[in-house]
Amino acid sequence: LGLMGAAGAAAGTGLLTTQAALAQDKKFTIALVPGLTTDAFYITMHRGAQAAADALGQDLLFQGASEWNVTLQVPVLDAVIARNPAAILIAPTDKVQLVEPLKKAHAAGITVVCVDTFIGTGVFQTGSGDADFPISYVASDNVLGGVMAARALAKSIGEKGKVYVSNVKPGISTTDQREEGFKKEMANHPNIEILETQFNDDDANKAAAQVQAVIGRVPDLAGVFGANLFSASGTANGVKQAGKQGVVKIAAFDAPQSVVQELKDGTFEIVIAQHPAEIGYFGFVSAFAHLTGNPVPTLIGTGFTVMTKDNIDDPDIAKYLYTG
Ligand code: T6T
Repeated sequence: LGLMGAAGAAAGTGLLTTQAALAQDKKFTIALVPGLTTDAFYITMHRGAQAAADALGQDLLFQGASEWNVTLQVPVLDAVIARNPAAILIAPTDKVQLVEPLKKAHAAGITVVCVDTFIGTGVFQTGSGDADFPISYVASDNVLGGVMAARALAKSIGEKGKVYVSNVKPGISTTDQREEGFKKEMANHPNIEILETQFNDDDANKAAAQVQAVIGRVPDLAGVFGANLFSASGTANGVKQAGKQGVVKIAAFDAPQSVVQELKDGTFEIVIAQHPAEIGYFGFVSAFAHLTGNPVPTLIGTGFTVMTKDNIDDPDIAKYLYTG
């Protein structure tokens, strides 16, 4: 009876219990390939993935390129595939150009999870298209993030004036979606004019030079949306060098430690912090769940924390600053 009871209980609780027990005996290597290694966003994501690896008793391999660049990321991915991990978590640096390189991983039987950025449409496991093989996409809602930035910037410039988006380069799912959300929301603010987007190749120095050039051409520039860490921090530096700090308002995406000062001195109106540790943690857990036979959601959305000069000293807000 006792034995039957145990069997019945196992059957009753289903697949999850049974396979979780089996999984304890398995050791997997799961790789994380970031967009680039020297970015506080991915360093924090790495920390989250490591926390999950430690909790599950699994191995994490972290390997990436030092710059945001497809031609640097693909050889790193090839080298990771050659090490034959059970799964790869990857932030693809281009939604089209990483499809073929990732197909190789899929063909080799390696589970693929997209973290932060996606390939194709980001809608996976539908049985359609040739880029829907990743089992899950774990990320912020980047369109919503762009909408939030637009609302904050519109308010801070008094609902009128000229603004532009400082962005990385076209073809990156996250930053494309942020710009899309920003422009969609700005359509509801008729007295705000959106100037041409400035693309900086993830180079803060370029973003700084660009804002100075725009201020030169458009002296009444009212605001900028810095669509990622380097776009925002570069724009902040450029605005300071132009002596327009607090005059040209900035809505910043991403939260390295430096944003504390930039919020306090009025360079940034608002900072939209992502939760990269959560992305790493749940990316890792998703891959592990899949490898141990458990179903995984095809989309896992992580949240935002909005930072302002009024809340940044609150430890419950400051804990979302990235660890560099
Ligand atoms: O904004 C993040 C990330 O979400 C984006 O895909 C690329 O840029 C960052 O890594 C920040 O630099």
